[in-house]
Amino acid sequence: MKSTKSKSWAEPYRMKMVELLKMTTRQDRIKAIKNAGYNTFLLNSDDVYIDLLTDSGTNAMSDRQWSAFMLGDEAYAGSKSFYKMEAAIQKFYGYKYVIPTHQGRGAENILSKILIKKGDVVPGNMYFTTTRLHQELAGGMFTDIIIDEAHDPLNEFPFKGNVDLNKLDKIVKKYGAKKIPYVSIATNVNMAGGQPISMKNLKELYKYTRKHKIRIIHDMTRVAENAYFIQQREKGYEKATIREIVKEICSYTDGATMSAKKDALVNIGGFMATNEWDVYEEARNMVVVYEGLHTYGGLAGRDMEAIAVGIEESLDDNHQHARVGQVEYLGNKMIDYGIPIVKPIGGHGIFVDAKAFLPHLTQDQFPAQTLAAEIYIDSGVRTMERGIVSAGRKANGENYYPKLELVRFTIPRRVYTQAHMDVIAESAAAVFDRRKSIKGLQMIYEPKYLRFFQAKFKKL
Ligand code: PLI
Repeated sequence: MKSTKSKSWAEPYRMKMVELLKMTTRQDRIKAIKNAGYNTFLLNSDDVYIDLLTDSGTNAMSDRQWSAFMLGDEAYAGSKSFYKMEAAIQKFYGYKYVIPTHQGRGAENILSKILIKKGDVVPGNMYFTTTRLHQELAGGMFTDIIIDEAHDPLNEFPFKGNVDLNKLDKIVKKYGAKKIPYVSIATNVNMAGGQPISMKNLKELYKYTRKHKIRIIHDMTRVAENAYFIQQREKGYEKATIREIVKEICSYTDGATMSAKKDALVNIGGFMATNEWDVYEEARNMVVVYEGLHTYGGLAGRDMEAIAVGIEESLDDNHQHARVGQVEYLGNKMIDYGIPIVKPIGGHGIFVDAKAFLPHLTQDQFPAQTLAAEIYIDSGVRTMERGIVSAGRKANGENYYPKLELVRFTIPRRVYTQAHMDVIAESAAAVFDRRKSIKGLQMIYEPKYLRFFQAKFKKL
């Protein structure tokens, strides 16, 4: 249904069950974060009041999704729940062939192994942690082709997820199209702050890649949020529905990976999709090695039922209006307090610019990691580092030094209220007031892969 576009937004649902939260004291939290090595990923969730670590798998399912759970067909082979999920993906996204996986990275693993050869180059509109790692493990080299504006937290360009076609053209000229198995395009680019790609830019990219016979693979984890921004900001799409926009986005791509744990409003699940029979055949073969049979791919039948319903619910205009409206409400509160955040306000969370928040810390003193720990100590609000720790190391062992050093306040869908948003903004403001007294961190344990999940720190 098309949004009524009222000035205020409110949730198009009401609550019929609540989850009680534990309240903690500042002393409890100081102890908990120290024990967690100043890494919010290592906190026990029981010690967290408002959990903004991620919007992944933390959404509240609807009554329709919960009732679909009861219809789950748990047959090992040929589960009818798979065919429902497949039909939803074909109908709403338009891809021909579908491989279910336990979550997004399962799909990335299979797709990367199939398409990437050693020495290949994979251009993308900014990296995502797991996506780039799978590309690298398959022998590829990721290259960033997002527009420069995306690396500037203050630049208010409305489509900071856009690809710079000149950057892409240089890579094609340097390595040759045959070395580029696909261009990796994320909708609503996570690491840029939840920033959309425009339809115009995607169409131009489509035209360019057809000429050079290069595929576009779509990380469609937050495609509906991207579609909402196109509807709100792009000329010619004001009257289109999110459903229509999503279908059009997908039509300019050749295949996709998706973590259904975000847009699709479930707690677990993902898939790979492709329009190419050969790629599908190979993936159907490979999924049995890494995930499970091609009609469940590591998922229970009930999860596939919930995904089928969740995909449809995610495409409702009123749902997205309230979803992004809540994120904007929090962002505007933080702006009012003078807190430096990435602009424009993104789709799935507020990204605080830790370099600007703690300018006295060098990037090697982990400003974003430090800030996330301080916010937790202040109020029990759990956020996530998206800076130098998340960026990890290059193949040669050197640290990546990303321009963006951010703390992500990620908002789960349909979970928290406007009053929670007020408490979160007040806590960020309280830490902002005492920012000059905050000391940085030193890393004392570093895992080999995706270090941000398990690294440990101590206070300087
Ligand atoms: O967490 P997975 O394996 O279901 O999905 C991996 C993944 C792929 N692409 C993008 C854009 C993601 O955001 C993503 C996972 N994101 C997480 C866990 C997050 O907290 O943002």
